[in-house]
Amino acid sequence: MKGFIFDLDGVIVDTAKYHFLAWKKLATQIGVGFTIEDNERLKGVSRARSLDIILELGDITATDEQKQQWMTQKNEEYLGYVSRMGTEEVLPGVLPALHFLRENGGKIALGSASKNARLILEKTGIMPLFDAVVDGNDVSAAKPDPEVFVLAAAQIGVPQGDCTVFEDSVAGIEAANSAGMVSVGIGEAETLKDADHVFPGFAAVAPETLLSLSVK
Ligand code: B16
Ligand code: MG
Repeated sequence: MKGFIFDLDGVIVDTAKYHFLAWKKLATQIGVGFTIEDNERLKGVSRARSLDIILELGDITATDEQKQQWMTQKNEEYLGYVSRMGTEEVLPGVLPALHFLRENGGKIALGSASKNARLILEKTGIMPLFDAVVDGNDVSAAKPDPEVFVLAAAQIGVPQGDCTVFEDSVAGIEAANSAGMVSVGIGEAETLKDADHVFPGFAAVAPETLLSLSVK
């Protein structure tokens, strides 16, 4: 049996734009210049690390209590965007890929750093397509640590070497490689150069191809 582990943000949905708008609002409030280019560094990393990157950009130090308050504020803003999400936000080619892999005996798991992952799966209506969901609430170590994917493989009962991971972040590809899984980058080959395979998106690859990808 084969396992297929999907990252969420940047693979199934493009929530990076909503993370950006919410972080931008907070950054402006605390006097930090924060651009769409800076936002690239936040992809795939935890909420706490994202805030630290923004504070570093502004050379700001803060107490843990203050940081907690800013993270809560940012998340409330972000959830405002998430509340308006629907099935139409699932990226092109993802639904056919999920259906095809399931129909061909694959076990499907989510492996995301986001603590809002379950809500996003519900809002987009795709929760029933997953056999297991592992997210930012379940792990103690963030990507590039392989914990999230190791847990996902265990939950679907598939040996790590028989799992394929779809990821858009450099840290996520590193995590998949350390777990001994087939790593598939979704994005630019130049950025995701350590991935075993790279596709610009699911619309660019036949679902049949996904079943037979192997480690380089
Ligand atoms: P939250 P992924 C990640 O999701 C995002 O790429 C990253 O930008 C975000 O900071 C992180 O989730 C935490 O998200 O604030 O919702 O807990 O790409 O691992 O699915
Ligand atoms: Mg991602």
